[in-house]
Amino acid sequence: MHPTQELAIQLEDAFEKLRDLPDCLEPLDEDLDLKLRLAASLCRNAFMSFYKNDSHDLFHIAVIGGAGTGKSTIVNFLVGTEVADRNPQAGYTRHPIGYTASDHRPDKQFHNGRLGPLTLLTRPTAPNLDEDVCQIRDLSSAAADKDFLRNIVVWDCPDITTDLSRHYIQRVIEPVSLADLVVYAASDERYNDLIPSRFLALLLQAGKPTLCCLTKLAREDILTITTAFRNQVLAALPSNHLILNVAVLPFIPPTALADPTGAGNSYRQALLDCLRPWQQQAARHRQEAAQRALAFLHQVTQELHPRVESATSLLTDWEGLLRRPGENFRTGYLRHKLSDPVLAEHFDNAFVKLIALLDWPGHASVLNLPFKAIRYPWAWIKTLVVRTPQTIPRMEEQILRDLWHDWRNELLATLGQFSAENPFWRHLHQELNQPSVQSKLESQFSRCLKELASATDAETSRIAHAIHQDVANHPVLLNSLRSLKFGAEVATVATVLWVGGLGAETLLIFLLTPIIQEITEYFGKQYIEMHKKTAALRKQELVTNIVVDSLMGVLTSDAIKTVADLRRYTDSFRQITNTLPTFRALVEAEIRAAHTPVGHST
Ligand SMILES: Nc1nc2c(ncn2[C@@H]2O[C@H](COP(=O)(O)OP(=O)(O)OP(=O)(O)O)[C@@H](O)[C@H]2O)c(=O)[nH]1
Ligand SMILES: [Mg+2]
Repeated sequence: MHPTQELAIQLEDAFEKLRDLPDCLEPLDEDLDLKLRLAASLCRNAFMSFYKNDSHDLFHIAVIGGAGTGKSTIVNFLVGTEVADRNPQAGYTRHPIGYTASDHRPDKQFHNGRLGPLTLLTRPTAPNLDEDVCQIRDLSSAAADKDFLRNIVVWDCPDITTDLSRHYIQRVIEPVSLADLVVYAASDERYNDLIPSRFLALLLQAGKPTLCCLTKLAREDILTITTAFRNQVLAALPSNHLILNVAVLPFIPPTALADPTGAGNSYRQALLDCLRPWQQQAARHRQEAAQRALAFLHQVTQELHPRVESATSLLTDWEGLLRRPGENFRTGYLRHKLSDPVLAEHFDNAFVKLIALLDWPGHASVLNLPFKAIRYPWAWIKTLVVRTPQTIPRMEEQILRDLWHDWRNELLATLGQFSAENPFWRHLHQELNQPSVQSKLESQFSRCLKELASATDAETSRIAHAIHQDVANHPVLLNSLRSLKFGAEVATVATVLWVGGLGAETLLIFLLTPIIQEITEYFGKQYIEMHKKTAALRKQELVTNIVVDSLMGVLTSDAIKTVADLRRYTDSFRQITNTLPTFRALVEAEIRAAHTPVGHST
């Protein structure tokens, strides 16, 4: 596939997606919806001739207008024979029908994605078939003006009159996007109808060269109505310089209506005369229209920008909203973690091992015995006096589960408060309250717990183990500490005996020696507490990485439909802003490179 075509398809897809608004956003107004439809359709239809290098590429004329304005009649006068069904029932033609007499099969042009949503019918079918279809009729064996139709397809389109025509507006938008020239029909009675006039304004904004055609005018009204149409309708339109001319079809007698090249030939020639300037420069018009269509795509993107920005900021707000309870989860966890009995047990064991290290090992351990004996009475009294506080053991899992539920409840409460502000918060609140979503989050939470358990068990015991291992691995430090403690104990005993001799004062030994032990244990405890805090912080990090981030990940991911919808919307827009400049540059390069035959004539 040609790279430009790939980009065109991406853009088309992104514009379509921007129409498909998520429920959590304010609906598009009709005007913007039409612009998006047109933008997507232009991407499908308007640029292909610049990258397909198809020498049999045909020019397209789309005849549009209000119901019963005479579109099918104009088509008959253009092609030179009565092939399009004229019908007094307004709104009769319900899908586009293209007429041509090209030597090359025009339906082949539709194999590559043109007129995208419309199915090409393979057999002639009545024009009032009210479905998303289109037809191409080959007039090469009919009594049509084959010279005119050699490289032109004339499209008879459904009407654009009322809100009722909304459901088939796409059947007008497709041929119009494809068209190199739009013929806009307006009848004597209703030449300034609001909806068709608005549609005309939109086409001009999109850069389509247009020929207006006033129909069924009584001879005496021609001047008045033409002037009124120019002043009341055309003058108010933006880009009205793209209106090539205003053709007039006076009220045609029935005999002439049925015979466009015979009795009706004078009407036909007048109409063709208005077309001729465009026809002579059709290729140049096509190039200029493509450039204007590119500008239109850019303009639509600009118009969407504020909406998309507010959608993006809703997503950012949502992440911010999650962060605060997430932070409470982390600090709450740290608080619980420091009094966690499992962690305490790890470090209590480490403490016992650390203190034991300060005794002499091996044969020298006999040196410890007298001091152990001296300390025994104090140690015994201590077990009676100092009671270890009974912590109520709470399972780690329960702590985390409670914290998670607090987090979730706070979120729901906040979303509930915001619900009135914006449909996004309301949808999010409703979705997070759904049992299926809650169970999705619960099972994600359980998965996190398992992962956390295996990741942290090893981590805590590693840190606790490392405490006494570190000291044991530094023999100089260890022996210095042992000597210091032992020296202090010996010095205490010696001093008491030397100063007081054997007597009642000797009992002081049983008081002072345990004090040295208490001081040693005090410093040992501080050392352990330091590491305990490190372990708790490390675990907090793991909780953050494994539980908090993962739950935040789920809550901000596409698993939550409201978030996914909004993100798809902003992503589609980003796709356009990323792709459009390159696409524009490529198409403009193709336009510059395109061969423009001077005075190209059909
Ligand atoms: N006598 C006469 N009848 C006309 C003229 N122009 C259109 N009509 C009639 O007006 C009716 C509507 O004309 P169409 O050409 O079918 O109009 P349309 O815009 O294609 O209508 P829809 O497809 O229904 O939207 C038909 O009955 C035509 O015969 C005209 O100049 N003279
Ligand atoms: Mg019709």
